[in-house]
Amino acid sequence: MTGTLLPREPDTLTADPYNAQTPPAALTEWITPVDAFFVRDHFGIPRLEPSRWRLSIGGLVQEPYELGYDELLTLERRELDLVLECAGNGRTLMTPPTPGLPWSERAVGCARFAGVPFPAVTARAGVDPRAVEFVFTGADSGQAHGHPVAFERSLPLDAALHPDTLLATHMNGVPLTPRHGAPVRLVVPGRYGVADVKWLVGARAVAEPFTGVFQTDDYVYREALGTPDRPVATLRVKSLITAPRPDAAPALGAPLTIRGWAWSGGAPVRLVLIRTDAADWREAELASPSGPYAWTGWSLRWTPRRPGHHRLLARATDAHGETQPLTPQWNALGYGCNAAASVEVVVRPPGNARGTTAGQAG
Ligand SMILES: Nc1nc2c(c(=O)[nH]1)N[C@H]1C(S)=C(S)[C@@H](COP(=O)(O)O)O[C@H]1N2
Ligand SMILES: [Mo]
Repeated sequence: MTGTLLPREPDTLTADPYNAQTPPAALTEWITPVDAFFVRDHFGIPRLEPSRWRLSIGGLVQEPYELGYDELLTLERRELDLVLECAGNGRTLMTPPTPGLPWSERAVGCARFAGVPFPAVTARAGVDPRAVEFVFTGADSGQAHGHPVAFERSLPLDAALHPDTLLATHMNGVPLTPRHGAPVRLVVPGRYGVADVKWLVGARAVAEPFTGVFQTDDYVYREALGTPDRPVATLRVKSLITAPRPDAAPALGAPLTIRGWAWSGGAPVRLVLIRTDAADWREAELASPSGPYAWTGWSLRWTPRRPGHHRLLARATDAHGETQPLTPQWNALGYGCNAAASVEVVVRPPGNARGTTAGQAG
């Protein structure tokens, strides 16, 4: 969108640790600007000088070693656009309410990350065949569930060693900012953001699945009593409506474009259906995403034919046939909410230039 003045700051949820959502205006862009991109921090932001940064590769590897920033920059690089979404995104839509940060639906963005494939770094160390996971360690630490811990998350070997799992140094063409993990963070396509360890300083191969607090206490789907917790992993198919805005008052009979994004960590988005009135689902036009892990733009022309309240719904389906539920699927910790996107608008009748209220709605 040309001429749009983008906000420079995300909308703060908590100041310390810093947590903030992407502002609505920034979500109209294909690539979410760095300055407006949502931030999810569990602890304080560590300040790491690139010149003194070291990544230690250890655990079950043949030759543990340490790597510096300049050396990292000499290795093979890749660039990819990917959707980064917090697993807690949308939890305020769940009833009954769940613990956790009150994200609405804007703990998400799509950025262009550049960096070194993680397997390019492990090749030199040689992964022991007994290894089943890599544990990634951030430089931040604090109290969690009553214990002093560093921020640590693991990935199964196949995901860790995927060529698109990056040690990212750049976001949208500029070096990572402190908020987003400078100087080096992990990015893992198709998974919830908790996998993308910021301020990365360690990677160790382990023989047993990791049981750290951010692996087994938090970031798990806790559903019916008696069913085991399941770790959040793949991004569930989801959509976002970016236009019209919820406060919009479109005019009766005047065509407008409903638009937004859709994404899925499991497979490409194949279908987005839009509902403008009860039982009237129509297929949106899909744009080609800028890569396999980027979001898919969609749009639909709509001419309001009835004044008053409308609840617009968007429902995406991916190539595996996974589709958004119409209502949020509750789980105890409020993760993975992917209900159909919804926006309320009030269509104003002819001659009402300033919009209408519920009382006047036909
Ligand atoms: N070291 C570290 N990495 C972290 C976190 C953190 O608190 N510490 N938060 C994670 C979570 S839950 C999310 S959703 C993403 C958010 O990335 P962003 O702040 O760049 O948007 O970072 C992940 N990586
Ligand atoms: Mo998150």
